[in-house]
Amino acid sequence: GVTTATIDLEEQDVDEYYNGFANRTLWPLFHYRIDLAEYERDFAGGYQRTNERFADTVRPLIDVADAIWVQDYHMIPLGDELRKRGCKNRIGFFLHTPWPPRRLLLTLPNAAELVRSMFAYDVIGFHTAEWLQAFVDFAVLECGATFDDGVLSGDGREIQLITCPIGIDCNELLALTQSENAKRTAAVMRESANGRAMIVGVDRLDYSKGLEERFLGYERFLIENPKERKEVFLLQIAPPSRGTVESYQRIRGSLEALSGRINGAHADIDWVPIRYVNQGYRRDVLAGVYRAARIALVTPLRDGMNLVAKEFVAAQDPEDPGVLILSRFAGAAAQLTEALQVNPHSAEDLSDSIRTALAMPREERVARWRSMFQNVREQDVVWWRRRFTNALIGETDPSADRETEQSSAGAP
Ligand code: GDG
Repeated sequence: GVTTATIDLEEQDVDEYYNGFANRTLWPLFHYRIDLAEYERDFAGGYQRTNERFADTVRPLIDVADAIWVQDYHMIPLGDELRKRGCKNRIGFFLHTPWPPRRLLLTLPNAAELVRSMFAYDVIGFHTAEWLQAFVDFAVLECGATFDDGVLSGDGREIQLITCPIGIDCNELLALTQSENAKRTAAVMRESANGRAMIVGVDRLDYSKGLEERFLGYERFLIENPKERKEVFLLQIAPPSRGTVESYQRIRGSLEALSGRINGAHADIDWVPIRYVNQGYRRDVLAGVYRAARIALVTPLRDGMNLVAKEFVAAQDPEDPGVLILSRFAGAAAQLTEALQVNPHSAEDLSDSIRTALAMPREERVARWRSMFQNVREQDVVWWRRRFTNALIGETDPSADRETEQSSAGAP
């Protein structure tokens, strides 16, 4: 029942807007990487121009009774552009990335203007209280807003700020885990593991995901644990993304070098420590991989939420679940408190946590998993959607929702 309207971007838009301001300016900045952020007036101009085009395009499609929900950092000024075109509807905005601390955001030219444009929204949602608070800090100290009881007041408008952690489509993942393809994949993985414990990582190839630090932490484990080291291997699945952006080409090169060096230094004739795979897999195959793993390493340096952590939890065998090692800097850490939480910058911390996970008794694994699974199942993507739209348009009848929506809502 969904109709989509799409528009083509000009090549200049792709360069300045998508690869430019969205992925070379805002993405690194919002992940605290001002060392990688590029501040170019052309990028900012392209971002504004493209959002104006989005507004021109969508404006005629909006009915008076519609509520509008804008997603993510690519479209921050869209609400304001719609207001300029006379749109009086309720408009919400959800940010899928972290919101950076005020002093980092101040490095962006015209940051206050960008933030003020967000005062056009009625509701703004963040994954965690930490990102929300960072937004409030900037809006209050740099844009003259005030904040009281969840409501931000600025430029004559009131904006409700909410934490709204995204979940996965848990029912879909449970079904995928039971599929023939997933079972076959899990069997193949167990067979090829040859009695060894598989540690798995699944991430878009992105510098925010902490892959270099993960490999170094794993190498530290290999060095510090000569007895256990040949009992494990790491499968890192990392499909390339944003490959035309230079910082992504660099991280790809450096991971190839690092995995090659580690394998060269530690492999034996019957064992390779890292299987590093640069391609994407079907979701049912991924579910089988999660199921066959003893440990998941989800160790981003900074992540708005991180859905892989939740997918791993949902795919586990309740009787014999694997252990989730989770970065304390992922939004998911606020909900998955029973994961082994680590500092991904510390190779020692990563190494220790792998050892702890390998030695963890089954009862403890089951107890931790149960608590995490309860959260993943209850606060799923439908819960997330409802939480946001309740704030935007008021209460709806949740049982009616369940029936009509089932579990088909995909994460963006
Ligand atoms: C942004 C925020 C936030 C990965 N490899 C394959 C594959 N994937 C899927 C995973 C997961 C998704 O991609 C990645 O989601 P994450 O949440 O982990 O990360 P981002 O892409 O950076 O997403 C993040 C999210 O938005 C939602 O708000 O959680 O913090 O950065 O679903 O399974 N899927 C397939 N093959 C692969 O090889 N089919």
